[in-house]
Amino acid sequence: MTNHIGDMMFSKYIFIIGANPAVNHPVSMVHILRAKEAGAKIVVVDPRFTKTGAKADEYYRIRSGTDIALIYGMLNHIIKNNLYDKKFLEDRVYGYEEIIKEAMRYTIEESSNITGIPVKDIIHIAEEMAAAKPASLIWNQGLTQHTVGTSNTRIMPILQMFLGNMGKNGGGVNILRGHDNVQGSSDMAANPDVLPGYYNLSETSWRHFAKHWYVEYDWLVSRFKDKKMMETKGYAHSTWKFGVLDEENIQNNAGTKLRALVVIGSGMTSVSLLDLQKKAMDKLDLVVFVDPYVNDLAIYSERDDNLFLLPAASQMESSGSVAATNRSYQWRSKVMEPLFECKEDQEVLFEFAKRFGFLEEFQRSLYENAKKEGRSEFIWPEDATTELTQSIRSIGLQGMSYKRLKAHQENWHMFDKVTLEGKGPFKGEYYGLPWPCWSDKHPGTPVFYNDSIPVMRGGMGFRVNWGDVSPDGKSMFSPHRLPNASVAGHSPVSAANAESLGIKLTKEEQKQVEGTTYALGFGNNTLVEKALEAGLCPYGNGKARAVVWNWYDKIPLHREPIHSVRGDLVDKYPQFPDKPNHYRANIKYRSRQIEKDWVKEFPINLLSGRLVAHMGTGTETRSAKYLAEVEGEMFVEIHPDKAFELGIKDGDMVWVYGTMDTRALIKAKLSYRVDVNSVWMPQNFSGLEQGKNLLDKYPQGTAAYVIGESANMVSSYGYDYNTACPETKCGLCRIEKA
Ligand SMILES: Nc1nc2c(c(=O)[nH]1)N[C@H]1C(S)=C(S)[C@@H](COP(=O)(O)OP(=O)(O)OC[C@H]3O[C@@H](n4cnc5c(=O)[nH]c(N)nc54)[C@H](O)[C@@H]3O)O[C@H]1N2
Ligand SMILES: Nc1nc2c(c(=O)[nH]1)N[C@H]1C(S)=C(S)[C@@H](COP(=O)(O)OP(=O)(O)OC[C@H]3O[C@@H](n4cnc5c(=O)[nH]c(N)nc54)[C@H](O)[C@@H]3O)O[C@H]1N2
Ligand SMILES: [Mo]
Repeated sequence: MTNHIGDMMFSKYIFIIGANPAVNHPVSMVHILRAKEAGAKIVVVDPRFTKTGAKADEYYRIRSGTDIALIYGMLNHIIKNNLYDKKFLEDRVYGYEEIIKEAMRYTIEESSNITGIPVKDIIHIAEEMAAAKPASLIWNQGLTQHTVGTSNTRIMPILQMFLGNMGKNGGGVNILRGHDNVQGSSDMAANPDVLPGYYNLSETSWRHFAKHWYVEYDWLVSRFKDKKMMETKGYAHSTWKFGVLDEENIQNNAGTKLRALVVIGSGMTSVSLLDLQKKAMDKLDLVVFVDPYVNDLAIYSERDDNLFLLPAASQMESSGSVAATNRSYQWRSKVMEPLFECKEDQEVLFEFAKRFGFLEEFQRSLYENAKKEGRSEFIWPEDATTELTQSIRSIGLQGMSYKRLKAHQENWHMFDKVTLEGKGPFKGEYYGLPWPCWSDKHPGTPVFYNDSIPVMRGGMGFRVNWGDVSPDGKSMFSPHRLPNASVAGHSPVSAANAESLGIKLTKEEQKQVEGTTYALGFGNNTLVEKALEAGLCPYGNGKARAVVWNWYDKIPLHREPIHSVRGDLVDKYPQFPDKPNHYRANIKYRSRQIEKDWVKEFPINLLSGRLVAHMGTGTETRSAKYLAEVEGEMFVEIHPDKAFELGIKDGDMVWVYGTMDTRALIKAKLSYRVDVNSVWMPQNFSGLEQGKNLLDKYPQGTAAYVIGESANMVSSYGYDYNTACPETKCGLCRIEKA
């Protein structure tokens, strides 16, 4: 999220595309509605008429998986009518000319043909959004769960840059994140392709963390098969099953078949191709679930040995720092001690480390951080917080500390809800120190890329992350000088370039920082503090890049979903080529798309999303009596005309057939929320497997109050080309009365 939720109050126009905050982010929705009361126009683009759509000023139905084509259509009109911010592009964006070229290929008629949104509506949205100063853009999973998910997340900031809406209050691209700490878990490297703080997997990064963890780099190497595997992306949440089921994938995992699975904090039935996941689980030597509830996937297992359910403490029984959707960190206090024999997650990991024989190394940094405060025993999670804030300098967490975070949490009333600014002792700070927070004097950064305020007030340009010069020889630096800065655009700060950037270091300071960069410091923050004194943002002041020269799609391109309802468009807008070794699995794209005429056999577009009463797989909420009562049954929304055509009445049980030879038994709910060619189902149920009731699989006394088929038993094959996020926001199915 570039801005924050309170900041919506400054928006004149809020464009919500692929998110349903009325259901999934009710607190954010309050801010959006307040902005509406203050005069902002709310516009929703969604394949389904959602509760958010119902609250909006304007709602437009889009065919799922076609958002890129919509934006190019809008840009076509915006560019032709000169409604864009030329100066912003010239100064701050590399490669925007390529976007203009691509947009010229999308006449509004073509955009309308692909998306299903009428021509006059595309023109209307484009004109009104371009006229609103500023406009905010919100998205969430409606954009990411596609093969082109990453391209979706690139075209939206590109649109905002054409409109000059980046780096401004009330503007930006605002992604409403999922679980309460999903931002924190990605900052902490829940992803298999990075180290904490998005450091890459290179030797330099590993050496950086070896220092902060107080272990030898060679010892870290010895934990892997070899150095090459240490620097190779791991399996993703979505791809591990192929490392069990598919001989041909095993070569990507150093020739080793996966043998064990430890699940800690995922419901797992949330991943597409549930049937394959079940089969993979049952082929492993060992399966362990660490969860306060009986994990949903465990119920699907047919194994009778070596499956363990370890009781985890819940969030009420643990404490620590969590990151909110806007990059603010918050301290969370323990409400009660863990009940019965359950353990906090870190205790479970410590027990594992003990048995694996590396507990001492695992905990060493905790003891070292305790020592710095004159203690001989570490305190959890305070000393772990010190480890992560001191090591994660790439995105600027080093200005945070458990003391600062606790002080903010204990003084909520001292912060403004719209601007996040503190009062009294917190004057000048922003609530939760949204990163980057570069030093213990830095206030945090509430709005990204605002280069009109000094860096010590949260100002910054775009990050210089891909070199100083593009492959075609253009400077990647911004011509803008931040207020009080010693220079205009510049590279990331390092000991080597400090002097040339006007950063003054004494001889002693030079010795302290020798060989380091802003991201690789250890033991002191001198280089960064001196850069701040010179008015410079440590990670450089550069241009955004609209052209990602090292990616397959250098600019975002519309590609028809693998399983598209518009079979007539799949050759004009074909999928990516198949991708070998994608998070260690060989993933199909185009070959799957043309394997057969999918839409003939499976004529209906399959959408999925969420219910307000349930969370994720629903493991927790379906075990809560009153929530189970509010939403007690899995259902599939079908348009009445389609239902009539299929001979289905409201409340009938139907079979939904997926494209992977699976089916699900679900109650039909007739609804005009979906269009005639689409059905929608919530992702919040599990416990019924292709018609088979699994209630007797729960250990005695642990069953959820309500169970139902999982949407992922029938969701289609398909993965984002960069992240391997499953394509669960479109796909095909066939429906028959049961
Ligand atoms: N009550 C509740 N709240 C939750 C959750 C929950 O399970 N229950 N889950 C949390 C989590 S983990 C997350 S990630 C968030 C998710 O929050 P959202 O992303 O808001 O959730 P969804 O309902 O999955 O999808 C949003 C919308 O995207 C639309 N959509 C589908 N395909 C497309 C498309 O191709 N284009 C466009 N423009 N729209 C499309 C869907 O119709 C849906 O209305 O919610 C969080 N909040
Ligand atoms: N078809 C379809 N599939 C989807 C989506 C969709 O829109 N459509 N959305 C996707 C998205 S965005 C997401 S985020 C996923 C959500 O999928 P998951 O993250 O898999 O869903 P949750 O049910 O939230 O899973 C959390 C699990 O952690 C457990 N848990 C809770 N607290 C703790 C704790 O403190 N410690 C431990 N160890 N465990 C704990 C819970 O009991 C639960 O079993 O679903 C994805 N799948
Ligand atoms: Mo999510």
